[in-house]
Amino acid sequence: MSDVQSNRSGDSPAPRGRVDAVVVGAGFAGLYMLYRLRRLGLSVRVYEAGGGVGGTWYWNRYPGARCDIASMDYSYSFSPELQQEWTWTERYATQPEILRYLEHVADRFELRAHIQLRTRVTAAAFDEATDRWVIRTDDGASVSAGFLIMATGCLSAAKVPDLEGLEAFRGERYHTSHWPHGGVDFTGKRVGVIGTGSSGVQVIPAIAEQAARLFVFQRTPCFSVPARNAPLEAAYESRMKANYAEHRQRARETRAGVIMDVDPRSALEVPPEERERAYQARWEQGGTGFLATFSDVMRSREANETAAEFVRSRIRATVRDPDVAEALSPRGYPLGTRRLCVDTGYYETFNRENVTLVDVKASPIEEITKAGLRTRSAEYALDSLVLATGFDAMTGALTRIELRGRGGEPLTARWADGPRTYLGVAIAGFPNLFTITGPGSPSVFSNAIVSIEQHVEWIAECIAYLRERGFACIEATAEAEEGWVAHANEVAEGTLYPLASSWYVGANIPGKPRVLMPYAGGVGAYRKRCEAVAAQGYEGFSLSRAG
Ligand code: N01
Repeated sequence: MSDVQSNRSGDSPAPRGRVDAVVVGAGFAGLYMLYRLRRLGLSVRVYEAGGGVGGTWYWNRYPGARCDIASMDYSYSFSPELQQEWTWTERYATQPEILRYLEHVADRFELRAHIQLRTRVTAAAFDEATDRWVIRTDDGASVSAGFLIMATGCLSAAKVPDLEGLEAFRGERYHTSHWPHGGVDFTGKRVGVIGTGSSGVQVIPAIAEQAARLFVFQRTPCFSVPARNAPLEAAYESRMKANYAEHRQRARETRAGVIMDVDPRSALEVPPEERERAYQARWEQGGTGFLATFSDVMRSREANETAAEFVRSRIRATVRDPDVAEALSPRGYPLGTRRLCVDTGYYETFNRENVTLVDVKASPIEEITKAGLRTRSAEYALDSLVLATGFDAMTGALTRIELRGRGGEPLTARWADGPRTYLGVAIAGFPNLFTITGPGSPSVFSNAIVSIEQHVEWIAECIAYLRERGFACIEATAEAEEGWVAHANEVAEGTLYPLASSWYVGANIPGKPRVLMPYAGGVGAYRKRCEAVAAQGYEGFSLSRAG
């Protein structure tokens, strides 16, 4: 039996099959998982909803989309050949370049034959009689797999806001995370953008350059620092490539999976003029390294306020209209507790004649009309509406699939009060299921590629261990899960993150339990913990042989 189809074949359902492992998703995580499992000799089928590989970088094609982690860090480290061969063109890679890289990876490692595109996994249930998962897809087919690995991404389930009249809008409507492949021409159009997070901050300057009029509907102002993107310097590339292995190793041991030059002093212990100079220097450097200006920016509310005020002073210095500058200035939450944005010309965009900032906190959106958008105080005629409204982060991609563990228990029921995992990689009651960068792991608090590689390698080694010793089943114990959740919550309480209503805590989704979902203990310490668990024969898991 062929365990593989590179595409869906017309309307005929895929044959019922049996594989060693199913991987859901063909982004950075799914591709590498596939590679590792094939190296172990497993039969693997990857299901991917998109029409190509790439995950996040396949879907988020909006103009201006680029990564805010340096290209030479935001890439795989598992293959020394790959990292030597590939050349990035810019400090921060654009979405098309990252997508080209992932397509190259799929070809170079001959992964495509195991990937079934345009196929969404709709449900999966653990069969206790066989210790296997039965996975169902939207083409009506089902497959049985020994292991089920969710490489579904942390930011892949789009959030479409529940706005009155949205469906009635007669113009064109887009969500940044599902951008049309052929691109969109906004020339001469009146465009509205709702949302000013990382996606909004990138798409707004790009649309402003094309559209006749742009209305930015902002509810919560963001903190954004300049990217200072530039072509990649050949000397920097050679230096990095000469020491790549060492550089990657150091990155793995850091808090966030990127090497940052953290000033060990408190922001409060240096004189104000020196502090200002330090923030200015980081501002000039660009990027998220701004958070590392002083060691306590993300730990002390008072220290954080000095960094926050510096950013507000930059907004005032950039935006000519003082009322607009004030409306763009974030207040009421610490800098960095909602994801810090990184931009190219964001604040400058509000000096353009064709751009209007609309404060929808002061005057909320009441309705999307056939012809545009109506707030409590005004009506805006629009040809196009862009939703940069984010994601049901961390859990959405998992809970939108009907996952059932032992006894048919739905994951949605187990997670009714918030996600509970052991190490962010396993769930009690859901044997032989792994979540790559799941809730409870450093995931979105880190360079995603570092965390993905760590999880993939840990999972592959775990599966090899089970197979070598004849175990058919591995399951996190309820006690281990309880202990990890308590530890993760305790670490969270020592940070500033709970002070903000962010997607990190699920606050952007009505009714979602408020829990800090990523693990805030840092990737270096987390990795050690995972390694220790494995070294103790998978402490906190119960392992069993076939019935
Ligand atoms: O989503 P977001 P995103 N009415 O949730 C607003 C990664 N990423 O797609 O906060 C009015 O951050 C919402 O307002 P509020 C990165 O990790 C990375 O921008 O709910 N407004 C907010 O302003 C990032 O953090 C990169 O008050 C509404 C915005 O929509 C994550 O993805 C690029 C609304 C949503 O912001 C998510 O970013 C892009 C409503 N009904 C994304 N509903 C890079 O690497 C929502 N909003 C650079």
